[in-house]
Amino acid sequence: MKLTLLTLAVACLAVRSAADDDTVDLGGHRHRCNSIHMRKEWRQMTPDEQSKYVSAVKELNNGDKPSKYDEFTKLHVDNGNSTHTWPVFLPFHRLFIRKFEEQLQRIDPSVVLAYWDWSIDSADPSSSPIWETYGGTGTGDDQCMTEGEFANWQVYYGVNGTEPHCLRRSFNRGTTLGPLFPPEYLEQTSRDTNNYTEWWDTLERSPHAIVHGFMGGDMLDMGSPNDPVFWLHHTFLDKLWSEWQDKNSVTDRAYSGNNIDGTPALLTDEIPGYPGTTVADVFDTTSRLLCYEYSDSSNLQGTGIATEIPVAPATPGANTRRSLSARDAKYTGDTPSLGQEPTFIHKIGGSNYHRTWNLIYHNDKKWATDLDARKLCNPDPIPADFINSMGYNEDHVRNDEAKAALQVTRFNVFFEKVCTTYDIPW
Ligand SMILES: *[C@@H]1O[C@H](CO)[C@@H](O)[C@H](O)[C@H]1NC(C)=O
Ligand SMILES: *[C@@H]1O[C@H](CO)[C@@H](O)[C@H](O)[C@H]1NC(C)=O
Ligand SMILES: *[C@@H]1O[C@H](CO)[C@@H](O)[C@H](O)[C@H]1NC(C)=O
Ligand SMILES: [Cu+2]
Repeated sequence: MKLTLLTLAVACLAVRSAADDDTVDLGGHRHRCNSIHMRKEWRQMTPDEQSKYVSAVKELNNGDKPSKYDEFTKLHVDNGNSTHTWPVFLPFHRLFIRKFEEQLQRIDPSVVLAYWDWSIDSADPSSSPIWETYGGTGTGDDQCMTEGEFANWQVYYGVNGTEPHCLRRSFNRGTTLGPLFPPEYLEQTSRDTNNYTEWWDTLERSPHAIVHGFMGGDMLDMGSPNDPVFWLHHTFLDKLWSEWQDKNSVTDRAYSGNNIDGTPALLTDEIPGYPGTTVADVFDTTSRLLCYEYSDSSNLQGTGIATEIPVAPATPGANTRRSLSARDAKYTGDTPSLGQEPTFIHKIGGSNYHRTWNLIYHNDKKWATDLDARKLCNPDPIPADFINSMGYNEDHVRNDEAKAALQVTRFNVFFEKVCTTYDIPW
């Protein structure tokens, strides 16, 4: 036990001194870290790791106000306008959560950020085990949190400046959260483009926005770091970006779009809120400022797996497995447009799509038996007022939702699944 603690402490000291050495070449260089931390999905952590993480977060918000924790919210509010709806959204949040992780590690060197892969829980997010620790929705008119480790949590800043208040939440279905985007949607979105502008924009306006928009309360505006779930959510988004970057040699260096001042987005841009640190400095999670990598969470997807769903053999009768991408590629012409989805949803009870699937996948039945526990649900629509307050393009968001609905429908029809938590909202 002593040896383990000592080893951890030495490893973390090594990481810190590497990060503090500003004379090392900037950016992009691999193998500069003495040790690489593994950021895990919440349910991949041991109970001990979870409780140490929570203790460190609470400690950061202890004592006189404003606390060190509160200063993170202030930095996020102060730089909110230039870092959201602009390409620096992903680099800014990567650095922002890393700075938070550094503060946690000052309190407890064994702590590493964790992520919530909410796509695992997307069919029924309120059933996620994270709420045992993080509490559910708020109560009463003021929406204050009264359950979980962060019950009665007090925060200091809000979107309008100094505004001491309780941590607030207001789930979109009252006491529960509606369905979020399924893993298949996240995968397809990543697969579909090598263009940074398209990728970041889609990720921000939909998968990012839906969690903020559904949780409500503090999560609804630039004061969102007040909610400890913010860190789990943004660590997951950072994981998605990191995986997209690792996809190929184009995405590995991809950065584009225009900044708030109209200049083209460049790797040499400074990150708002962090003078002297550039986008290039945070491009590689194993470069010296960062020194982390992500665990794989796809094995947590029920009995099915997100990344390789068994599909019908290419040649009838052949025992081959292909990835979902190979199967989806046949359907690229099917992308629904805005306004089409109600017709489409209601059609799934009929035989049209079934026939389509059977035509192409007439041998599918034996493959489907692997997936008894898997079902997908259409994401609830992201509230329009939230989309507008963030400055996202609502038509684009609705198209993202329709694209997800199409995938969900295909999946459920193909595997004869039904989403039981879901009422068609349209
Ligand atoms: C961000 O922009 C909004 C709308 O223009 C403005 O009201 C707000 O003061 C700005 N926030 C900061 C911190 O500059
Ligand atoms: C911030 O100020 C605006 C404008 O006065 C107001 O509409 C909004 O409700 C305030 N937000 C919060 C969280 O108090
Ligand atoms: C990337 O996508 C954006 C937005 O659609 C577009 O303006 C830009 O031309 C694309 N870049 C490339 C290299 O295709
Ligand atoms: Cu943010």
